[in-house]
Amino acid sequence: MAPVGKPFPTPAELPFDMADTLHLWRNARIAACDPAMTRLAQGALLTRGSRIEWVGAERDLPGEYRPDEAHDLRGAWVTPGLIDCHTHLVFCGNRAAEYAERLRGRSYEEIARKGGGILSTMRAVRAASEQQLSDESLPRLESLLAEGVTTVEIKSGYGLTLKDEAKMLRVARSLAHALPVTITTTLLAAHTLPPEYAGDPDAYIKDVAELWLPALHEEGLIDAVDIFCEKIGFSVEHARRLYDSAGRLGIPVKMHAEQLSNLGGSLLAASRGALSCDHLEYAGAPEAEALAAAGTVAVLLPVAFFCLAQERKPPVAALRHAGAEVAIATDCNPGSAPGSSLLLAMSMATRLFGLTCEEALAGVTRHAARALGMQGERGMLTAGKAADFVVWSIGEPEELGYWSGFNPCRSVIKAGRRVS
Ligand code: DI6
Ligand code: FE
Repeated sequence: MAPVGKPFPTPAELPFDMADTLHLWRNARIAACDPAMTRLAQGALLTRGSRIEWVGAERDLPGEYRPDEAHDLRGAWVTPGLIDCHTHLVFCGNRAAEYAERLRGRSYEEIARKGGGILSTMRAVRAASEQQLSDESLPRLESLLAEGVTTVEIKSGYGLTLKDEAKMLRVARSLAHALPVTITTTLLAAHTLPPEYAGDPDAYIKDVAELWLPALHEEGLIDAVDIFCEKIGFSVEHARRLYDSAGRLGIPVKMHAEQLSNLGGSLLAASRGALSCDHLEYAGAPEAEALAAAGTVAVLLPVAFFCLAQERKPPVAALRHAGAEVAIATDCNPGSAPGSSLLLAMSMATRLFGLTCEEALAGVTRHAARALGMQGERGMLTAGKAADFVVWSIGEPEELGYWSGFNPCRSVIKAGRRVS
């Protein structure tokens, strides 16, 4: 892994000859994570600079290729670099004291209504400098990278002023210069109502939709927009207004929907072609059908389900029946999901939600890429995709989603370069 603080060169910054170098990664077992979930027992990958040039059975490697370097993977399993498509990992402080209160029986919603919860992290983030925010967030990102995560989505939502949301987003973007990872950023100013707008959520959403969104978009700080559609968050009507503005600017939309109750958010999100709807414990068959029909990815967040000791599970059977694409993410945040392990989220998704190990693997590769609008670029080992992949010390891919609290990642290749 590149040392912290030393910029990791993006493909465009590499010297030309290096960018064009052909590397052969041979003697591999490959889980391609394409729609057929292809597995190759005697596989090879050829990378040209930061892209995959060719993947297949080693004996079929076309003779015209003359690799500059060959790497023997000694029969190890290789998957695409994992993608954590829903995190709030840029924040300061922690909420262990609130967790203790919850252990004594207070609910997450009760704590939020009394000015704790997201607002308590907001106070810590507002008080922090960009450097502090970055220093506190880096170890969480490093922990993901150590597990083979090569792409991470990071949401704002603890600044809740234009200036502090911009600060969070800049820090999120800058982390991609400190570590070998692709970062996408999502504006989640519509996370909770900040004190400056107490009693007037309409005015807040108006400012976020009509002033903040265009300004942050103009600065190139956001790749998508999200909203917490919930009784302790914002209404479906607020989401509609935010989405209208995003639509005018051509910014993709996402939603935290149906986590604690069913307000009908996911039906709106699906009708607007949202990239993803996330949480979904209170969704049912109509929502599953709508998501599948719209191609909106259902992102399941089992760590939040676990840490909130929720009882109601997302409608996995209905999502399967409808043919919806299901992704898994950490939801890394200091309140409902204080953790930074995508492998643990996978094993919770299998044990707690009943996903198969194969579904969990698709959920952190191909489907997660789609939840970020990156399906053309990432999430599968096929020609033309980014050369991001992981070499595992496992006997079969089902071990991903099986171990809980053990990391079998052996080596990570990011943009064609071995980074760990
Ligand atoms: N749902 C979540 O799981 C996070 N945000 C949200 O809208 C929790 C954020 C927090 O409690 O800090
Ligand atoms: Fe979240």
